[in-house]
Amino acid sequence: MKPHRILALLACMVIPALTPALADTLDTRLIASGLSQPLYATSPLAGGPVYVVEKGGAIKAVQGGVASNFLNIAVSSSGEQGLLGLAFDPGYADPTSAGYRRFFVNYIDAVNQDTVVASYRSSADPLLADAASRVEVMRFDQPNGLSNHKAGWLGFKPGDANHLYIATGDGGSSNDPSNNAQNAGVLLGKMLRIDINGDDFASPDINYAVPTDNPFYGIAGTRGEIFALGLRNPWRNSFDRLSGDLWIADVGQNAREEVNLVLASSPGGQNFGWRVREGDIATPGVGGPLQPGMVDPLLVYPRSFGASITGGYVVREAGSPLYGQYVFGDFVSGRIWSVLADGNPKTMADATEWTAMLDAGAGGALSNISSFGEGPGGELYIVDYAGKVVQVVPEPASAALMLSGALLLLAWLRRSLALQR
Ligand SMILES: [Ca+2]
Ligand SMILES: [Ca+2]
Repeated sequence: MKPHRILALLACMVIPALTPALADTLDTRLIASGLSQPLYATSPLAGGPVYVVEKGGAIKAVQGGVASNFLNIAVSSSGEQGLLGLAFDPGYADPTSAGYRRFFVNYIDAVNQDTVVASYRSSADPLLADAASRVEVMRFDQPNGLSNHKAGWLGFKPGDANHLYIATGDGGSSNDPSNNAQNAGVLLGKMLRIDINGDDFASPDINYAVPTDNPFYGIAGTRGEIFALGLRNPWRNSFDRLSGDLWIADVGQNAREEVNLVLASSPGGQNFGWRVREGDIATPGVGGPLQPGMVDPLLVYPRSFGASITGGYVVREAGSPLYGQYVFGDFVSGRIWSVLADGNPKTMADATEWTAMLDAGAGGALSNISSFGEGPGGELYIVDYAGKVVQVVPEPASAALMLSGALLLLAWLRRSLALQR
């Protein structure tokens, strides 16, 4: 083999080996600040607004750094109550779809503190929702006087426009006093799955169908809406937009925070263990050994890392240094990590921590991580409860570093070739 062929081969091996190390740097870009207790951010349309959910009942539309009122909903917002979830219909931009301009919200009713899932539509102006378009989809009871563990995340599995997934908490207090999460006869402490384009109910206030392929469908004494059970407060979940896998982050009580995985091929029915299990241990004071049919988490962490997990996303943004990583954080400690999303169980020793790098980003320091979010191209948003949303972007310096590295290598190759001639 001629020397320049060998050198070219060498370059092919060296440049990709250098690239990941140099590209492993992240920066942030400010999307919006001055928000009031933001809990979620999402953006369904390329070039369109970023929609931010505020706990007190507002959805802001952010375009060009300016936040305007998209919709206001009357909610109960004490404790962990409030406007908790938002999901845009997969047919949102399709005029031929039943879901055209439609989106779904999950909130705690201002009058009776029950959970409500409702749909609305945007007006022709994407910065303004049509408040009169409201349709109540479902409503379920929350325990009187308990203001925590309401979960509220909403989402659609990629490729399935009919089924809305709804995360519910155990209803509140310590040790799930009514044992809701293990009871398949109630909707609390579950991941639900409903058909939002069907309607099994004559009532104008209940507007969904129970999917016949749900795991408890047709089983007496159970609720057919249940997709998975044994959850305490699944605070932020996500579908991997490439694989369709469902990532569920369940907030622990006093000992363990956890991440659970439901593969895209699964028909559901998983029991994630609460209140018997807190993460990978018997719940102190109320729990016991893993029971048949219960699923251990994919990942747990103890109090030395944080005290309230905020689930994130498997990053699928083209070119992101985080591509293929599940990114998650902790509301209390403010720390942010990622683990490789290969479906295998992980420990925190497998995790990469990004907190310091993201805190130093152009978007400013982050405090309480209340949520992550995804943009139309899989862009990763971080929501800071203190009032802002940032987008994670590659460190600009890394591109320059990569380019200068490649130029240096090229110069070296040319010099080597010249010497060999
Ligand atoms: Ca109906
Ligand atoms: Ca669990």
